[in-house]
Amino acid sequence: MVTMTQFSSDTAEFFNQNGYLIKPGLVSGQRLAALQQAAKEMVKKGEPPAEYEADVHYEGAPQSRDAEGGQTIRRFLQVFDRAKEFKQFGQSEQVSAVLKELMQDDVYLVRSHHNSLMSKEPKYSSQTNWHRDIRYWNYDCENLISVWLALGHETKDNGALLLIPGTHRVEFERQNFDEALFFRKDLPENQALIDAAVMAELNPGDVLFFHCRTLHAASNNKTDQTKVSLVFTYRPAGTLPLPGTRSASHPDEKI
Ligand SMILES: O=C(O)CCC(=O)C(=O)O
Repeated sequence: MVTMTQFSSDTAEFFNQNGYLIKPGLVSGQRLAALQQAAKEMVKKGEPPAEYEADVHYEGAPQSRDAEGGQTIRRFLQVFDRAKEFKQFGQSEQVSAVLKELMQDDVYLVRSHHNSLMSKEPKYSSQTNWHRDIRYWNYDCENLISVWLALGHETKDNGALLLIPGTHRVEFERQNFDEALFFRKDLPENQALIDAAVMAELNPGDVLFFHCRTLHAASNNKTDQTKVSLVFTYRPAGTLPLPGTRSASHPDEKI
C-alpha cells in the first residue's frame, strides 16, 4: 500500500485524472487550534443531531443503540450551523479558491450531505466498505466535491480514508455493486481496482478534496484515541439538487 501524499500534486489536472487532491497544511496555527477545540467540545457534549455507529449496521458496529457501545456517535450532523469555527472553515478563502479552480464555476456548500464532524471512536467504530458518496444523492450532474479536513493525525491504524484513483471516471455496471450500492469485493474485476487503492494518511490541517464518484473506504479505529475530521460537500452553481429529494432538503450556501 502506498500513501497518497506520495502522488499528490497541486493541479486541477491531477484532480481530474485521479478524483482526489490533498492540500497539505491548508489550515494551521490558531485557526487549526480553534477548530480542534470546537471539535473537542462537540465530541465531549455528544449532542444530536448525530448518526450513531449502531444506525449504519456496518461491520464492527454495535447491533443497536441499546447494545454495549450503542451510544457511540459516528458523526455529528449539520455542523455548518452549529459552530462558528466550522462555518468559517466551510466558507474560507482557502477552500473556495481550490473549489473554484476545480469546478470552474461559482460554488455552493451543500447542507444536506456530509456537513458533519466525523468522530471515529476507538472501541466501537466500524468498517466502511467501498462506495461512491453520490449513490444516495440526487443531482442533475454527478460533479460534487467533498472537502475533508483532518483535525488530528489520520493513519492506517485509526482508519484513514482509502481511495481508488480514477474511479470517478469509470462507468460501472449495476452488478459491480451490491444491493446497498457498495462496490463488491467478491468480483475479480473489482478486486483488481481495489488493489490499486491509496491511503490518505493526513496530518492535522491537511485537506483532502475528493470527487463524489471516487470509490473510497475506511477501516475502524484500532488506536485508543478518537479520530476527528470535518467534512463538507460542495456543488458547482450549475449543478442542482433534484426537487423533492433529500439533496434538496436544506438550503445551500454560496461561498
Ligand atoms: O471514515 C470513514 O469511515 C468513511 C466515511 C465515508 O466514507 C463517508 O462518510 O462517506
